Amino acid sequence: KNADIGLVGLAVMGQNLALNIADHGYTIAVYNRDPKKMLNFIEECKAKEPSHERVVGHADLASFVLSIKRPRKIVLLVKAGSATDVTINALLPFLEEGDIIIDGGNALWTDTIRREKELTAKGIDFIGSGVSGGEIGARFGPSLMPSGNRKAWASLEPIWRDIAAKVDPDTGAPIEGAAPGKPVEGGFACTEYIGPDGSGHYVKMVHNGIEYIDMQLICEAYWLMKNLLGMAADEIGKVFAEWNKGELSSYLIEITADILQQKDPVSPGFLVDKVMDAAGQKGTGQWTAANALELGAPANAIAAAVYARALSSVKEERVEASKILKGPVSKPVSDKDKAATIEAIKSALYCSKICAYAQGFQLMDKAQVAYNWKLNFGEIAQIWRGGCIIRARFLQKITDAYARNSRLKNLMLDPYFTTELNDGQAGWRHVIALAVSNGIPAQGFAAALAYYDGYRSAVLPANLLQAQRDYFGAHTYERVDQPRGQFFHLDWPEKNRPQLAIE
Ligand code: NBP
Repeated sequence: KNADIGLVGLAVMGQNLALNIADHGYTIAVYNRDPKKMLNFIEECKAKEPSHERVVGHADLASFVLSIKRPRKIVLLVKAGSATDVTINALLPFLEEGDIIIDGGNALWTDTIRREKELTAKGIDFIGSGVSGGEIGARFGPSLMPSGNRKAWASLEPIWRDIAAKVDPDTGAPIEGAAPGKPVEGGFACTEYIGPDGSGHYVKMVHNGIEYIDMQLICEAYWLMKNLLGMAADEIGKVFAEWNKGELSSYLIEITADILQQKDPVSPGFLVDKVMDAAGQKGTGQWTAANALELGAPANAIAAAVYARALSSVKEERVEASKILKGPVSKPVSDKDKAATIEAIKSALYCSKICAYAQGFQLMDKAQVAYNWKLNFGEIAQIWRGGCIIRARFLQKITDAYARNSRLKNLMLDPYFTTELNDGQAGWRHVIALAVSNGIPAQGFAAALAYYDGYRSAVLPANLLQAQRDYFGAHTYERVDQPRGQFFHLDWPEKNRPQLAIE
């Protein structure tokens, strides 16, 4: 019994997280359903990993579980969904009261709530922990979003803090330098206890929803530079590299600059031009959009990103439609307007990004009321500053905004973001107008602008909508000249009868 922790699931995430844990001086027992993968992993570790002696493979579950110090901490990194239930059920006969299961997969948060209830009834503590950052994050420092049993969290916390990404506590700048066997010491660890039951996986889900729109907005910026300005991939890549030095600086912008400048290893030209334009998705963006609909949160830009992937995926239909459905005659931007147009695209990207994050945080605000959580948005922004896919200089601005006002209703109302939106909106509107008049889809930019314009409108045409609802369904309406909460109905379309107040 000498392992500090155990891990089940040795695919890309499990292998890398196990090595990260071992690098921090912990002995880790590992198990995989298919033992060949475990044996291969252990062989590879021996060949090239400085911490390999602390990674101990087990081919059977009993010896795996028995090798872990009590209370046992067992991390699951298996395929989300039924595989997680199968794995938990396989472990249960060997576990003892007070042992802790930590699900690091991308579980649906309602599954996490169910699993916590079921396991608590059996005396097993459960933590659902969002893990973000892909394989590199898992290896050298992910952003970790744990929730569930508080006592269990206290037991897991030292390991989670050790393995999490580290950033400068004040600036949010990543502390680089982690290497196999040489983890980063010091700095702010990108993990905090999120709250009860499924809240950690919920926050991870919203993180992924934001990631969807963040990526979509970058794709639209690229597409407009290509189609409005006729720029080649590498030239656009250089623009992104330049943008990465300023307020847009982020992991996604950085990798975009690299991707666009990557030559195709197979034939002349750039790789991006050879990649099929049909996007895949694993479901977390769709979960976010569906939950926003369920809660009535106006996350239209996040939804637009999910729809954009869906539209891209019907490639064959689009090819057929492109021969039939006409667009406008395109009016490419002249060379003299090129620099100004690139600047306007940058504004569109930044303003849309502000709206996307505002939607994500607004959604989490609705969720904490609906599901009885108490989320700390300042801390959530802090732990997204490093390790995760959406890490960005921008996250420090969000951290600062919640430090100024922890009860901020909407990110757009923070003075920094208000100023950025006020300053950037002319370019943003210009770019959307150019996209529309040239027939170039820019649904992310447009959805974000519609959200911005809707949110800043003191009056909307929902007056007519309420009247329509009352007309056909007697759904009643409030009046602008009466206090909120009083409902009226008119007997449409007959003679103008006096209005009746209905409680
Ligand atoms: P996968 O999501 O591809 O899962 C592979 C692992 O699940 C293997 O260990 C496999 O065992 C095991 N597994 C499967 Br598949 N079906 C099983 C079953 N019925 N019973 C027991 N084990 C089963 O691996 P991954 O990409 O490393 O992701 C692991 C988790 O982390 C997932 O929940 C994922 O959503 C999440 N995540 C992934 C990323 C990422 O960037 N990839 C990022 C953040 C979170 P086998 O080897 O025997 O088939």
